[in-house]
Amino acid sequence: MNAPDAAPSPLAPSASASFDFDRPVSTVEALKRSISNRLVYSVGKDVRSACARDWLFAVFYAVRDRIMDRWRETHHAAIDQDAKRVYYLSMEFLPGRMLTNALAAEGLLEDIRKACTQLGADFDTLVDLEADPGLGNGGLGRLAACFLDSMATLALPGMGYGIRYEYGMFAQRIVDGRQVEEPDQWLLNGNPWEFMRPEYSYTVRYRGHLVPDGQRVRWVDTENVIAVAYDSGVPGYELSSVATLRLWSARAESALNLEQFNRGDYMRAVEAKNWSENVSLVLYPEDKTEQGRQLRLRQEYFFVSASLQDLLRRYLKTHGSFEQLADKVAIHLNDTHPALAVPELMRLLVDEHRVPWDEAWALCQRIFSYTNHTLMPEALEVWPVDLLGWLLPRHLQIIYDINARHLAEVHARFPEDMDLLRRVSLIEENGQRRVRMAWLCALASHKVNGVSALHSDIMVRTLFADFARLWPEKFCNVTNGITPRRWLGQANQALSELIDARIGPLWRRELSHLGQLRAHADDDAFLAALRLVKQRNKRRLADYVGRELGIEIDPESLFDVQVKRIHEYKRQLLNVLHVITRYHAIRANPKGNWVPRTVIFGGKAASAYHMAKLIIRLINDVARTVNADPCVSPLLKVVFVPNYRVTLAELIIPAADLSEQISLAGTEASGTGNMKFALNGALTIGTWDGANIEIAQNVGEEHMFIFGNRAEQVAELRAHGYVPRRYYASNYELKMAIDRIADGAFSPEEPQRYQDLTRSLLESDYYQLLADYADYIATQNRVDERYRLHRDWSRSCLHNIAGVGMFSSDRAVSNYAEGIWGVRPLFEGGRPATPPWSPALAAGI
Ligand code: 26V
Repeated sequence: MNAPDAAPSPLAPSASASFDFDRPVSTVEALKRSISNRLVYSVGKDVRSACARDWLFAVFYAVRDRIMDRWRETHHAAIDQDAKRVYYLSMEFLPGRMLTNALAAEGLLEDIRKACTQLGADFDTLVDLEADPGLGNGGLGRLAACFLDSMATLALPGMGYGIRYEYGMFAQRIVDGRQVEEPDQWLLNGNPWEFMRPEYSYTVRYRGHLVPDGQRVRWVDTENVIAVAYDSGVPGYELSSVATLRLWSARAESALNLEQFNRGDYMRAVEAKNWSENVSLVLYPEDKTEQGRQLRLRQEYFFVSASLQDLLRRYLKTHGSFEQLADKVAIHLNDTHPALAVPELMRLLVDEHRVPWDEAWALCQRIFSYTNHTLMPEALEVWPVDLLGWLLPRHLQIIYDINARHLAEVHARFPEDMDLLRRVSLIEENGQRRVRMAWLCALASHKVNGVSALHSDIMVRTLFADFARLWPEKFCNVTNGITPRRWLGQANQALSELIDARIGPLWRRELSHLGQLRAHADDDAFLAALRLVKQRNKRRLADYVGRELGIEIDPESLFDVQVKRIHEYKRQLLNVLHVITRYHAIRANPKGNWVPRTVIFGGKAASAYHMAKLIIRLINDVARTVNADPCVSPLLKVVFVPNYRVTLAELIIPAADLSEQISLAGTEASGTGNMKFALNGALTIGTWDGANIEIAQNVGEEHMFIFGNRAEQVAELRAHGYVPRRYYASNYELKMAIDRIADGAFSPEEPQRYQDLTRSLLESDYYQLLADYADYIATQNRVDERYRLHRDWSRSCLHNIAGVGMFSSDRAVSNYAEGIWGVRPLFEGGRPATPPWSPALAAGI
């Protein structure tokens, strides 16, 4: 009988009777054998009984087997070298599907396809069965996943820590034009990629009482939840190394409250168990500012406490004291969500390990670093002192102690400035007392970074102005990046092959190599090939839209795409105003020389975000009207693609001609979709905001369509009384567009439907859509003109691809590793020979 395929090597001999030992085994044969073995021994089926899910799991196990050796080597290298490690703490990870990604990393994509075919399974069907883990809201979670991919590829010793939500981001359906949310049951069929590690379980404590005990405090009578580790391997390109994503799942301390159970109160006994396990049940949508706050705070502490206990345990296995802690451990805070790591590390060191306070605090300030991802006031975390003191009394006490020392220090430096103390205090005192989590992170960290040049600049001039005056050396910029493996190699295989044929495959490790493509900017054959690739990707998307939505779209038309979370500051509504304007213009002149367009939207609205949901409904109402108009629809189509997520991004982005990045200047911290589109040869229509600016500087402004007010003008308008009605009254097309929305032209069955939207536009227009409308429309017309000139358009495509080399997450992660974390690769050759990254971060701004 065959043994389970535990340690597969492509050349491992099989115990099968029919095997010919003299013949070298091809990779395809070896894969077939491991898949068959895994089907029988791990899935418990055989070829005769296997359903598609069984095949998927068998393939998954065979693929997973092939990262295990490198995973162990990575782990052992870190221990043997006593390497400094970085722990990336993030409430959100959006890794996307794992299977093709792992296969590409292993270099087995083509062989597995053949192996599946020969076994009678269709690989593409299997790929489509895999769940897409939606453990995040958007950009921040996807960035964390790209960073893990880069850490693995660069062989940096590091680990991601997060929460294994049982329900991730909700699934979005559109019913009668409206968003309907459904639970995302991504674990329903099991997760073949993860390993449960019950031996790594930690008690996370809440509430209780404090008992002073000399220098420390004993925390007693707590309510406890158990955090259980689940590990997934993140394979780097060509298996440079394999990083670990460790996610925590909550378990009740005991299955049932036996006392209650014995009293016959069965329901209450079970309720307690549910309450504990609720902690990791569901991902919080990003607008939940008021409701359900308590559970969110429990979540934040839950994963932070488990992660810190885990990393201290690992450190203490090979170190006898805490002296070297800051030389061996870096902890990165992905936004303020893991801010409780600061008082928790202090508590663990001071209360549990009896480290003196000052030593513990000095360690913290060397260990922590923090990334700010938004300046929007409503998104900055503040926790009521009452809630924090009720749930985590010791942590509140520690925060007060940190604050007292901090304020004393500031007072000593600036004794005359009393208002400064109020401003930099960790406690906000207006009405309800609240803890400012961003202040806590900035105080405890040795580096604080923003995510694009503009954002970092605004950050130190506004939000952190006082802190930047106190410690200018702390603040720096690390512009975001994306992994070229997933966002070009995997999502756009046709373009990847075309690029490979010209400049070789090394761009996968060293994205700045794409710059070599500029040498082909006048090569007509190459430009034609680029067009052909785009055409294929557009057809692939058109097929999906036809199949799933029943809308026929023309792959020859210009694909104008805006996919991202629906939010007023991202200004999807400005895009809709353009669509309506164009609709009116075509109706007025149907015989005009129009460039046919398909305007594609996708994105989720937070379930309680009324305006965002109205915008989705308006897009669908406009789509219904426009698409049904026989005189317009050959020239203009509108599509809202439901349930936008990583998997759909991989389909949509490679098919885009035009990338809409139209946020109000100064509001989008970076954006990362903007980079993905440019990498796939879309031209950007965008404002001077976030990373758009740096993209323009690298690609060339002449290959993009930049419009609208800049951040200073936005601030100026806001300061001097912005009056949206002025724009409305003086622009006939704009007035028409808004009036038609307001009078129900797109919602005849309910003419008042968009009253809230139009009123908000005319009365406040906080995101200044009207101020940018005219320039946006004019710029959209320039887009048409350029698109008509096939060759010019293709040249600009090429310049976009060639110019985005610096937006690789490898460059971003190298910046962090060298300038912030102080970690080095475990293996030689884990990074490219000629570093493209800046040698050090800009020291202070
Ligand atoms: C934004 C808002 C807006 C107001 C309502 C409540 C709320 C809550 C959360 C957020 C965003 C949180 C942080 C975030 O996801 N920022 C995004 O991070 C990306 C990665 O750095 C960056 O590319 C995006 O520009 C930034 O919005």
